[in-house]
This record gives sequence, C-alpha cells and structure tokens, in this order.
Amino acid sequence: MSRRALSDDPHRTRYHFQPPANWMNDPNGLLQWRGDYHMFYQYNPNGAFHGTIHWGHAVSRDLVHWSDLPIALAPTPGGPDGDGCYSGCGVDADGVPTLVYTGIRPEVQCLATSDDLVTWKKHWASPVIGRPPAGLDILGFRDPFVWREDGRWYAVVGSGIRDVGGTILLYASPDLVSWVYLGRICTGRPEETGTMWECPNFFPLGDKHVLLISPIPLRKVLCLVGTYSARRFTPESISVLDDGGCYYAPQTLLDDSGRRLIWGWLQENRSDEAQRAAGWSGVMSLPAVLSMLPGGKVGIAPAPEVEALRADGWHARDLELSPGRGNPLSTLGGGSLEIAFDVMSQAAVALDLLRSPEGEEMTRILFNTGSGQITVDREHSSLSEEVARDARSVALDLEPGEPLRVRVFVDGSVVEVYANGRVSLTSRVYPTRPDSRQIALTALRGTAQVRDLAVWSMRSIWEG
Ligand code: DQQ
Repeated sequence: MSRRALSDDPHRTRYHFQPPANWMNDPNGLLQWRGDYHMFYQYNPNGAFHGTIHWGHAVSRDLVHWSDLPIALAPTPGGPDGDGCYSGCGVDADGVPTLVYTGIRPEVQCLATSDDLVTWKKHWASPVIGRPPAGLDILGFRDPFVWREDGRWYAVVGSGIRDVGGTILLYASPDLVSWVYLGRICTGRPEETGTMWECPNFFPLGDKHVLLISPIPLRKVLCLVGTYSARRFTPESISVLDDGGCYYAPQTLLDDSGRRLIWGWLQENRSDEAQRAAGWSGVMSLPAVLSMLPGGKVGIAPAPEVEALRADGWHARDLELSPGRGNPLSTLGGGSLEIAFDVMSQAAVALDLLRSPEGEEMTRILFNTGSGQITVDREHSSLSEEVARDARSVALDLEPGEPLRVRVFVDGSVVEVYANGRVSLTSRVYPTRPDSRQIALTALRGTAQVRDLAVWSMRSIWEG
C-alpha cells in the first residue's frame, strides 16, 4: 500500500514510524538480524479499528529510516491463531528467526519461523503452550517475552489471577517447542497494579532487573525495578514510564551493541469515529534507550541515531528570558521539529507548539525548574471536540545546580518530551487549523538563563 494516499493528513507523522494506513497497536517481535533492525507491529489491514489482528513488518538499517515489508503473520482460519495473532517477541533460535506470539480464543502461545525474514511459516507444533497452568483462575494469558539464559529458553507470559491481581507466569524450554511452567515470578495487588498484566518485558539492566508491564485497567506502563533470584522477582520500586496519556504496551530489544532499546505504542487520544474517518490509528514512539541510573531508577533518552534526522538548524547559545520580553523563536515554526535547550536558573518557562497566530490553538509545555515539573497542557491544543485535552505531567528530581536539559519532538499529532536522560512524556494533540504551526519560548516567572537553544526541522524517515 502506498504511503502517499494519506500524506496530506497533517496529523500523520513524518519521522515517527506508522503503517501506510489502518490500525496499528503494540510493537512486536523486535529483532536485530545481521545488523538490520526488524520491527513488527499489531496491525489490522481491514481498517482503523482493533480487529482481525495481523503482524505488520518493517526493516531499518540505521534505526530511523524504515522500509515496509509484507505482512508477516495473518490469522490461519481454524488454527490456534484463527481469531488474531496477538503480541509476542522475536528471537534468534540458533540461526533461525523465530516469532513467539499469542493466538486468541482461547489464548495460547504459538511459534512461527522464517528462512529469509520476509515470509513466515507457522510452526507445526503450535500452539506450543496450549493452556494456562492448571489450578489458576486466570484473567488473560498472553504476550510471551522470551530470552536465553545458560543454554535454556525462558518465557514470561502476562496474566492475572481472579481476585488476586496481575501476575507474570514463568516458563522454560530447551527448544522453544516443549515448555514447562515454573511458577509466578511476581504478583501484584489489584488496587495498586491492576487485575491483569499485558505485554511484560523482563530483563537485567545495570545491576538490577526490570519488569515492564501494561496493566489492565490502568492503561499506563509500570516500570518495576528489583532483584531476581530463585525465579522470584522482588520489586524495590515502581514508577510510571511515560505518563503522557498515550504510551502503552512498549517492547524492548537488546541490540548488537548491548543497548536496551524501547519503542512504545502511541495510542490515539481522539474518538473512534475520528480514527475511522482518518483511515489510520496508532504511531510508534521514537526509538529510545533505557539506562539504570544511580539510585535504581530507570532512565530513558532518545536513541542517538535520531539526530541523523535533523535538517535545517537554528541555534542560539546564551539567552536570558524574562516575563513579557519577547519570543526568540518568532521566525520559526512547523509541524516536524526537534527543539532542544537547557534552562539554568530557577524559573517557569513555557514552550508553545503548534500555535495559531492569535493563539486560538496551541499546545503549551511548562517547565518549572524549581520543582522539576514538566507539564503538557492540551487544553487549547485543538478546536475539535473529539480529542483529549487533559494536562499530563512528570516530575524530575533535579540536583542542586543541575540544569533542566530538554528535548522536545513535534511530529504531526505527536509531542514527545525528554529531559536529562531520565524521563519522557509523550502526548497526542490534534490542531485543526493549517496555520497552527508557530512556536514560542517565553518565561512566565523568574529570569530564565537558557543555553544551547536549537530548533531543527526533521527529515522524513521514508525518504532514505
Ligand atoms: N494488545 C494485543 C495483546 C496485548 C494488547 C492485542 C496490549 O496481545 O495484550 O492487539 O495493547
């Protein structure tokens, strides 16, 4: 399918991955194979709504420019995935690219392999895990995440136990085909972490283990950091990963250079009708890198490869902003930008994006260097009635004297904010006016010392 058909839609993205049309949700099957990054994704070829779930597929040499490949997995009528190929992961099984995923109704775990990474064959033994563990009254059994350890395969499967809470089931296998259930590595309390945990990712990072879950009904991503020993994961801290209102069901990839990369599904924040009318739904976040910070918190920052997308740039080294004293960005604007700056002093600074000349529409990002609070204010982001306009915030504990180091990415209907290599906040906004393209940086309170202010227009990831 051509990407040209929807290219006039200003809410589509230029440098965030999305399929040519139709519905997309979770990233799946992330693999690096002979250098190339393969990304699969939950995809409905029949429209911009969740249903008839296939796996879409794309490949990238450099992590940022992508080429579409044919659909990798389609439901096999009468097969274990006849009602949908739900989420899962990709592994290198001794030289054989292999996808491990969930078939639905009932939920079972399936395998598919490939010789060329383009055409995928369902494994004759699927489902390889045909039922949940006996004796558990389970709410959901899906989204296998697989790794190899000491010559053995391990899988965690997302689940929940009725009246108990969300849980993670652990399995082991010598060959990805025959699996034994080893028990639950971690179980939460429903009032704290929901009733069912979707899309687990479980991996070592620094000297800790991290469990990422997407819990129902919370619809946000929780990041649990703790220790893993004797097949039990003991969380020591829990936080929300990207609370911008759209980030969900992320998947990670340990790439050849040893980085833990992550992509999240950026859900639409507008009505189902608006999505169907647009003919598409769902965007992938930028590729980001996770790190273990001192103190056992997980940090997130854009992958350095994203900088290759910067085109024309505008720079200012040192600026002092005070309330009512102009906008240094008044000659700039656009719908595909990166904006970066450091704020040195205690102040409240506003970055307005996608702003119409009289301000009828604008998305305001507030940076409070005193409290470390960053807020995306969407109240005036759109004149449409069909979109979310709640404010989304994240707080950053700044060390004394530490500047707030900000990178903001605007791309059609996506606004992604990163700060200090520690936090991200991604939101969806839908300006309606063609002239909602201005940007402004102003001080609301205090005098702000702004350093290394830069604005780049960003190249398309489909040109390369
Ligand atoms: N999406 C998939 C499921 C997963 C959910 C279905 C999370 O496998 O649990 O499209 O968005």
